[in-house]
Amino acid sequence: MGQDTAGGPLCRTVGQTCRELRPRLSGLSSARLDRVLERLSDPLQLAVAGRLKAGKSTVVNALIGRRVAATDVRECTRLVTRFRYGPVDRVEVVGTDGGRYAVPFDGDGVVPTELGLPIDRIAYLDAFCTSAALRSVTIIDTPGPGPAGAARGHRSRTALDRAEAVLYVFTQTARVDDARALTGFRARTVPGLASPINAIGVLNKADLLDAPEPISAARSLAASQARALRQQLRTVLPLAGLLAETTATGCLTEADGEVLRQLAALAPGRRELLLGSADLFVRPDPAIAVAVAGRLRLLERLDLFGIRHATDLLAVDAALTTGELRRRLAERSGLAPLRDLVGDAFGCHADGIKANVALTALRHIGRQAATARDRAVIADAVEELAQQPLAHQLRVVAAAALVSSGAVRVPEQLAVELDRLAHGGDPVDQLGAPHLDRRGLAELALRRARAWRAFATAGSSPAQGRIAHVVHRGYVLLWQRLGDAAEAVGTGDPDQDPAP
Ligand SMILES: Nc1nc2c(ncn2[C@@H]2O[C@H](COP(=O)(O)OP(=O)(O)OP(=O)(O)O)[C@@H](O)[C@H]2O)c(=O)[nH]1
Ligand SMILES: [Mg+2]
Repeated sequence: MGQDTAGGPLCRTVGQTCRELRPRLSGLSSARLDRVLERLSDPLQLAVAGRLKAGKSTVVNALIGRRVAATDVRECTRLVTRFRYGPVDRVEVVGTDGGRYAVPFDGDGVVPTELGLPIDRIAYLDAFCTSAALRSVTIIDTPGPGPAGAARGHRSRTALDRAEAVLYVFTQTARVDDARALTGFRARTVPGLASPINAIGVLNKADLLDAPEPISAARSLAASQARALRQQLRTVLPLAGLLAETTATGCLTEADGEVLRQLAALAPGRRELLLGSADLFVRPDPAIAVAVAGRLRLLERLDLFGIRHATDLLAVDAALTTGELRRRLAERSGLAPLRDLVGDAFGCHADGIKANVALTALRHIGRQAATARDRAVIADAVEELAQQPLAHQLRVVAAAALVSSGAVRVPEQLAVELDRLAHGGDPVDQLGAPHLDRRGLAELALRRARAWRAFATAGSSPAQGRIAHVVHRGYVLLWQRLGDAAEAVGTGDPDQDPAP
């Protein structure tokens, strides 16, 4: 069990409560608590979820930067696979009986087909990879809910239960069951939060949209999905996942570059004909001296959109290197903004997200406890935790998520300030005032508390008002934390005095 909790101050506060509680509980409740503690010390667990064949595993590979998740029809795509950082690449098969054993990745570095047990006796796979991307986040690839029904659905649900954040993969349109799946996920992880701090969406297969400029069309479609699902998702980003995977994992080789150059050198009319459909593209034709095997590989790696884009680039500049081509295709795929968002939304905010999820798990353990004593002890501890100033910080984090997702609008300057208050590491960062001494910081906290109180009362909407009250209280607590300096500055009750 992880006795020490890594992570930021919020995780440490919740961890401390768990450790104090543990010796006072019965065996079953304390074993459940151990799991909460263990998770607090692990990197954030991000589940990639969505419908069957939406491109979940493709997105997983693009984010990890290696083709480790299978994207074909092999059986392991029906299993939940947790990709975690580890010093040695290996896959651990976890049986439904709780047993574990290791198998190597297959020759291509992908999770193997041969797992040594029938699939219905495997609970999930733990895949350890040396990829740096996995140091700060564990990525859980989930199978889409499919016709095989109950067992698979159950496993997928277990994976989502374990997850602390979700990246939901859509294609084209979000359907009612997508929205329902997301609502269910949020209800299990952080039901008390009014804002989606732990969920983002990806509109994948952007390249397949039927529009003259599919990527631009995907951008506006993603924006409208983000508006429609703003209660469930921080935002939705468009992605050409296959292009992202191929370019991020080094799968576009010099040989592929050579085939693309040959295609770019064809007469424009002939090239256009070839790109008319996947069938036409790989059809043997004595007039086209580009090997079919090479074309097939390109189709698998880039699909028609990527091939068209690459050959257009080469037709303009035949001297483009394969490396430069890879870079331009990567840029087109939309992966960079997604990576930034995963790093930022789930990296910087991981402390708040993990602490919120752990607190939810703690409440759940309390409600499910077999003995009345356990239930009471846990309820008291949760209550006590909620009274702590740091617990209010969880609400500030949630308020910041509501504002940054655009669900509630506040003037730009206030939004920047709120983000700083939510995610700054200490009072100096939170107040953005490295030049001030402790007394100056206390003064500033008090001034900002009053300013937000004024904003709360002066004509803001009810949603803005709720945010402003949370922020006001956040500043008051910060002012109190600044201790003695606050005493010297405090010339009145900031709760009562809205004057700036
Ligand atoms: N053209 C195109 N194809 C894609 C894209 N993303 C994924 N694919 C293809 O879609 C197919 C399914 O992708 P996967 O990543 O296996 O999808 P999945 O959601 O993991 O599928 P299951 O796990 O079986 O539910 C594969 O052939 C991918 O190459 C994309 O952005 N564009
Ligand atoms: Mg998959």
